[in-house]
Amino acid sequence: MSNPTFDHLKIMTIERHILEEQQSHPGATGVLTNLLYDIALAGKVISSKTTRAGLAEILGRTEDINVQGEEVMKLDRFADLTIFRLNDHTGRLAAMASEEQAAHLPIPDKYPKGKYVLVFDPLDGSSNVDYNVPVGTIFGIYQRVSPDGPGTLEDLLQPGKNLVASGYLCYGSSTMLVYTTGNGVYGFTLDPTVGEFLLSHPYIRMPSPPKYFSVNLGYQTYWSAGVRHYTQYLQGEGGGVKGLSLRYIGTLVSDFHRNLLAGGVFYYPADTKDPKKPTGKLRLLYEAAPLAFIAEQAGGYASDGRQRILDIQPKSLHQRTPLYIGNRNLVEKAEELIREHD
Ligand code: FDP
Repeated sequence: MSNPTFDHLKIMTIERHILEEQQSHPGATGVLTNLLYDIALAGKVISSKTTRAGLAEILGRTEDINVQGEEVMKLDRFADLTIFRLNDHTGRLAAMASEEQAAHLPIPDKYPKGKYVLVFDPLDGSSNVDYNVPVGTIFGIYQRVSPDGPGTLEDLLQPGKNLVASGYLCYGSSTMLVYTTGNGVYGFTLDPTVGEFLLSHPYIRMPSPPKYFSVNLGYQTYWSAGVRHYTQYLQGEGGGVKGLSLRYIGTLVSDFHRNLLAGGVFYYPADTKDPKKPTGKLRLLYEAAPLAFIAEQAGGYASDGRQRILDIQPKSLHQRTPLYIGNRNLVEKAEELIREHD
């Protein structure tokens, strides 16, 4: 019998939480539950490596450690391999696609194929690794559309509105896993002493009024009139919102995570900086769509400046998109000003 005096002592591990969620879906088979466990496990492995990033390199140079002649693997390659290898043999997936790999990754012939496909950015913000700035992992899970056999490109090229689950891991001052299966957004913090993700942020909602806007202001000269007007609006010019504070880490996951908890907007607009990337830098499949699902589940919204991210049908695995993501009113304002000025 539960005793209210001890309610605060109840600890919700991620396993228990996912399992309880599964019980609220009567038709659930447990495959998605196990797939989410596998990703949490990959997160723990990547997290332990991330916190030793500089050390691994130093130790890797000593003969003692490197007797096998192994090269010290770059962290993004390590994260990529970890996620692939923890998921290739389980029979839960038909295929995967990684931001690090040019082509999609079919499940090897020798392993059974499952009903889901996984898209992931193994180490988001990887250019920050060398400076001890937080990095992250982003993932999205879809149900395959082909009936059976090896997963196809078509299984992976689905619009975000078809996501059955998405989430991210944040390797910061602590490691967090945040995910949704369409029933709200839940955040877990890794307790490194017991190696468990514990529920620390139940049912996250984006707070209002928002506090922050996040954008790389260094690229202003390459922006359209609409994006510039929007930025001025966020700064409180012309009687818009009360000026928001600027915070930009340069790791999408970390910038998004802060704004999810504090309220705000992150944007990476289309710009003219690099003619090869006219739609900005971020990837629709591995970054924008999974985070858009979380944003909407937390009461926010994500757009490419003209349409809802979750409605965009990807045409290729590495398609890029402008991204505006955060509190709904702030993202809708971006759409309005872009419509008006561009
Ligand atoms: P990175 O190249 O370091 O992996 O998706 C790529 C990304 O980081 C995002 O995490 C981040 O928000 C953005 O690029 C930063 O780009 P800028 O340096 O152009 O601001």
